[in-house]
Amino acid sequence: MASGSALIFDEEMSRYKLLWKEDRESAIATAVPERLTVSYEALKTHGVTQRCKQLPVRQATEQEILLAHSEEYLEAVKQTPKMSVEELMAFSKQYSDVYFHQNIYHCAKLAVGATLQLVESVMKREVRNGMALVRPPGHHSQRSAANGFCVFNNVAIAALHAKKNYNLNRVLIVDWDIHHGQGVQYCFEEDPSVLYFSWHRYENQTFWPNLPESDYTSVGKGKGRGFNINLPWNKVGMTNSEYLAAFFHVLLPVAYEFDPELVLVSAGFDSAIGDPEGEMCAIPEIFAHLTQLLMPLAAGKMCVVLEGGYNLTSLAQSVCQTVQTLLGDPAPRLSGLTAACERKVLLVQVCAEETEEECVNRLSLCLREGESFTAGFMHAVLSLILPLAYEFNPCLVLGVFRDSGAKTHLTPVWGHLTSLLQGLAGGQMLTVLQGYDKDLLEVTVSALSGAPVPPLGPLGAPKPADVQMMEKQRQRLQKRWSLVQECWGLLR
Ligand code: X5A
Ligand code: ZN
Repeated sequence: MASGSALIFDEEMSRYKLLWKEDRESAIATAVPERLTVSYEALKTHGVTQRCKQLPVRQATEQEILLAHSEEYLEAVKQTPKMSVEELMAFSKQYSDVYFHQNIYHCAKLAVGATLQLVESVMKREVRNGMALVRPPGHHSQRSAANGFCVFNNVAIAALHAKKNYNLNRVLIVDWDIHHGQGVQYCFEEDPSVLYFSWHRYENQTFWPNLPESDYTSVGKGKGRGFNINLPWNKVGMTNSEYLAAFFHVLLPVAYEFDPELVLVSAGFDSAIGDPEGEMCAIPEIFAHLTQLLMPLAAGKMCVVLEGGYNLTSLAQSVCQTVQTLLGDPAPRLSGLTAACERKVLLVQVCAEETEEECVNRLSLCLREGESFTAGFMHAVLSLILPLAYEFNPCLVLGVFRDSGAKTHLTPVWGHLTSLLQGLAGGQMLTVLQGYDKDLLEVTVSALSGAPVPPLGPLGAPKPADVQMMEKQRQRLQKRWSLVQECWGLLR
């Protein structure tokens, strides 16, 4: 089984910068070389680099770049190394919010190449997962245009490359950068094999790139309808709670139903506190949790690729949190997730019996057995159990598997629940299994030790009766627990 995490970085990608004074308020001056070096230094300081498998970068080939870009555009960018500063300035001006430099073409080829190296080592099972620290970023660049500091679309090319070379049918791209990766959206709008999720600062289209197609109404086109998910934040100041709610109530249910074979993350850290672009309030530790929540998907095959992030302190901390979690370190406890409950014990019981408790601190879910049991179970986990558990913020998680006739049925989902619950209590979890079952024991032990759990397969819809029952529970609980509320209430 694949183990270990890759880290891909080359200082060369820090060797380009803005060569002129910008008068407009385009903020391109924030895209500094130090973004990369500071992130890498922080990883070194925390002893993270030596725990990773460090892989060399390579240049992407023209053929690889052409997977997502036009020949005309590639030819145009190819000319930039020979240009004078005036020519570079004029060349940059035909695009929005981007600057060129004599060395950026070289760096852009390395950024794509680094991303592809990462995907290849994950797909060949040389490592379980990994992160590529690259510059320039990619998610704004389009078939024939540079845009928003981006030259080539690193992550889009990686998804196309993975589809082509490893015959993948389902790739999930999670874009947690605070800008909309419109370039990625355009690339896969009609493609049902790539599910794209992006949240972004929107403020009713007044925030860059000011596009109507960044709104939640863009859900994909033709065959790709339903495979594009935008979550536009109409206010700044979003916190850990909103980010988690977006994962629990929007991204994860769909991601589980999609059952990706590979997860790519457009990891911009301008969504963290202190960033001048995002102006959001989620702390760097949130990225440990976002990473943790995605790791059970695709049997752990996860490639994290740097996009934005302009507050050097919060960027470096966020990068550390992410890589440490990829390595299997427990995610730090998050406090202040607006808990309103003063009781000490939360008992979560998922059973197959017909009982209904009206006690506030006890959540009893009675799922109907049968075909869509797994879907119902995951629905319960994502919409109720995890939100409650995160808000409760326990210092120990006790998982009890009560003996029941449905062991074989329950084993895979139990593995996922065990994995996901490790985001709580700094990873401190005790599990009690009633009655011996080899498969159950194996899954539990491997989930507890941080090994990837086998995918559940594409999920169908849970039974309407189960959904109804859970909706009733959710409504009963939401007066006291804000994370079980749907995120749309928080958006306003
Ligand atoms: C990759 C990234 C931001 C562009 C902002 C332009 N780009 N105002 O974060
Ligand atoms: Zn960004």
